[in-house]
Amino acid sequence: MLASDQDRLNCFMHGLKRRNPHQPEFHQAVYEVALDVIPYIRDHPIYDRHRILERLTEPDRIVIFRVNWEDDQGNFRANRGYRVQQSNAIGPYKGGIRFHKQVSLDTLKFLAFEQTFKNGLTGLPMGGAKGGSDFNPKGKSEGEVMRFCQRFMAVLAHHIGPNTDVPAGDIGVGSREVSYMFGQYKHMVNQFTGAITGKGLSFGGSLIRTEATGYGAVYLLDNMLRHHGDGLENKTVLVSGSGNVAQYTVEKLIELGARVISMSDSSGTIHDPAGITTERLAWLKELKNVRRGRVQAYADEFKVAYYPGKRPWQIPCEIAIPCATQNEINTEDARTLLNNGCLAVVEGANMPTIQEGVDLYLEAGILYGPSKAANAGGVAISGLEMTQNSMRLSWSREELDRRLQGIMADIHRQCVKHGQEGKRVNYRKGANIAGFLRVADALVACGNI
Ligand code: NDP
Ligand code: 2IT
Repeated sequence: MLASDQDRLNCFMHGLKRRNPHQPEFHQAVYEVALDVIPYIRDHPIYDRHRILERLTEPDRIVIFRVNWEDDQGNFRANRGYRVQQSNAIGPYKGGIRFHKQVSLDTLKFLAFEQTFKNGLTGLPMGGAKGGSDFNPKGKSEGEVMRFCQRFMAVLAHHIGPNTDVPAGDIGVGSREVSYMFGQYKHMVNQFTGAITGKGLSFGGSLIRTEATGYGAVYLLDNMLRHHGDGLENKTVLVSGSGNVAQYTVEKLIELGARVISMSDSSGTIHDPAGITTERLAWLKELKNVRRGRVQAYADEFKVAYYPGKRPWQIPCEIAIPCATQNEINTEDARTLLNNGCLAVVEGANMPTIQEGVDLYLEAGILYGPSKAANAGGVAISGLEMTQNSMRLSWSREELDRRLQGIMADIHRQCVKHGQEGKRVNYRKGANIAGFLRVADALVACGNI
């Protein structure tokens, strides 16, 4: 990086931190984009004149609200709800809702910022947003979850709509929660519209949406490996997490002939050295999605190793696919992966590697698929759910899978186009610049509003 670019980056980050104190995740997400975009802007001053980076790091608006609900014992409870509407430069605000006890404004601002670039990469008309609550769904009864979702949507409904802002799921929000929220929304506005995606198939949901994030991440990985003359067959893969993204990442990996040897949750990691089979994955899905159990039960059932309190990264592998949460790979984990000969890290989760870890991947020259490219398949099929809702038609599974593969291949092409550095492809740079351009050109065209 030129000294003048470094000065500009330092100055920009100084201002951003002053305006957004105590929000380290937001700082991290912005820094990772600014690193690539600031040198680009130097050579394309129109984006500087229009102050695009400054405008994109200031959300259009943030709604923060109280959610009152009643638990099974009749106690009145209160949580905090949020919706960060980051940018509608290229389409209605679009992004998931997260329910997790650690949800904060910082987390949701980082996610909404990332979402804006990711949605741009899909090529579909979707702006960026994220929402959620510090409500902890763990251990809550069915009735408590339903009442919370209804009260959350009772407030959020005033701020969303099919042409305004279209939420979906994320951590702690799956088809059950999306359906309760959709029911509440429909009840309030007396209209059946596609104002939320990830719905059940019988009421406006799209085929492949459940699978899309995990399948999409594997499609991107497959594109990356093929582009470098390699393939997935017989590769040893670590996956973290055991929720929606992890389950369908593992499913597609098995189908394409890779050997997946780990999964995890916030309590620990299972290590199945022979490789998770289709039958064992079906068992785990039932454990997680129906019984809502812990991953340790897999180790007990199939007599494999369980590492309590540990993440998978110390296990030797050729490919790592983090699918749990942000910053789940620290510097030491990244070093361990590289020392063990890992040749690719592809991010199913949002921003799962800390900044220094990403630097290490790039220095080592391994294939690194950043989250905004790798996990864009989920929101891409959400975008196609919106399309189907508008047409009042449903596409087949084959049609949607074909489109998903096409979108992930196109994201790969955009990364190569903007990230080629000599013989290597810097996918972080490619994704950042391609995503930035999609949104920036729209902002320039629409003027200073
Ligand atoms: P789920 O709630 O279905 O699963 C989350 C998984 O991650 C669980 O195994 C959970 O374990 C684990 N996890 C969550 N928080 C932590 C934590 N703080 N430390 C360790 N483990 C944790 O969520 P998803 O699978 O939908 O989301 C996973 C990641 O993928 C997130 O980063 C999300 O933003 C991202 N993503 C999701 C998309 C989607 O379509 N769902 C689309 C694109 C990205 P436990 O059960 O113990 O909490
Ligand atoms: O992080 C993400 O891309 C998501 N949670 C999915 C968002 C969506 O609108 O489908």
